[in-house]
Amino acid sequence: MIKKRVFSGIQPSGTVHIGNYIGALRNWALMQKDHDCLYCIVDLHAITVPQDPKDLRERILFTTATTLAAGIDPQQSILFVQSDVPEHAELAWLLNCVVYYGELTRMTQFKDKSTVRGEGTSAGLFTYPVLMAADILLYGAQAVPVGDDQRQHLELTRLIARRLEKDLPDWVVVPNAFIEKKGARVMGLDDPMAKMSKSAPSEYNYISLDDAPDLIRKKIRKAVTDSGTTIEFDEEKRPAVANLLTIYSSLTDRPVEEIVQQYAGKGYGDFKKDLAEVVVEGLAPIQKRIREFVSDPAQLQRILTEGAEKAGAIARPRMAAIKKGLGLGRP
Ligand code: AQP
Repeated sequence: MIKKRVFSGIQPSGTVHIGNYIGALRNWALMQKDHDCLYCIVDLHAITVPQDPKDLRERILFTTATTLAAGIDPQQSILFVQSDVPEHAELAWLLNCVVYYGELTRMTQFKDKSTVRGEGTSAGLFTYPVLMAADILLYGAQAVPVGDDQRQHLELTRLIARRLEKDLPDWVVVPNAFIEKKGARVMGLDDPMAKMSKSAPSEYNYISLDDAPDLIRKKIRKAVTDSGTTIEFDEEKRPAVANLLTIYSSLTDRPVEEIVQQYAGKGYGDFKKDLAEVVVEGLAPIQKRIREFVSDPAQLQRILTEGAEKAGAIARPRMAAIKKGLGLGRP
């Protein structure tokens, strides 16, 4: 049986938080058994906003360690760094010539992020979704496990794929987003109206996978709640409590309704105290594995070198084929 191909990426641009874990990494790990998976540390995406070079290099290794600790098995999946396979950037240029300017102006993530830097926003941030389309189409991936924030970018990838399909029917695979219903948009602990984000102004917005237990407890204690006092799941009227319930449910694999029942008649104090322990205990094995991987940088380098070789072996012939298909190069 031919396994479906999966591609997804994570930026080494900051901390990896429980939103990344619940919304994406956990599904990456679950999909490994039945799929042919490529998972990528997308450093070319990270430089769409300014990065300190030394810091970025360290983050690449730390994000690799975190990804492995979250359950990615390099024997089953290909784990690699994006810039190690130059075909990503090369294909992105070709796709830049396929996508329309107007289509990119409609990307809400660009609109949100460019408000911070205004005129000083990089052109790379504008074409970020095109690089993402290149990542996916380069490998002919059929499924892309992502959080809900990437839904629009995935739609654009599909649109680019369909546009190319007319001339290159044998090359193009139109990918599908794989977005879980629960946990696809974990919200900020200090602002339940916006997604949990590593670039949030306050560290009380997120819980990092490597936060110490006491810091996790403090962050959950300080998490905003709603004006009510009961533990109920209502995303519209009680978004903050709904978000905390989603985290609880995702990390324990228990249905939300069961957790709501457990806290009937109890207040936020009891609920938050237990949630903090759920997060601390849920992250403990991952934190232990992060420490183990970080302590062996040679092993991380080996995994990434092998990953780049395997990914390159798929990327190179596909790149040659699309160039030929588009009439590029010497006849
Ligand atoms: N809050 C979230 N809930 C669920 N999934 C999320 N993802 C990100 N935030 C949430 C998913 O995590 C994967 C990797 O994301 P990324 O490395 O591309 O980072 P990001 O989306 O840029 O993450 P941040 O934290 O939101 O960073 P900034 O602040 O730079 O924008 C993706 O599949 C993503 O959907």
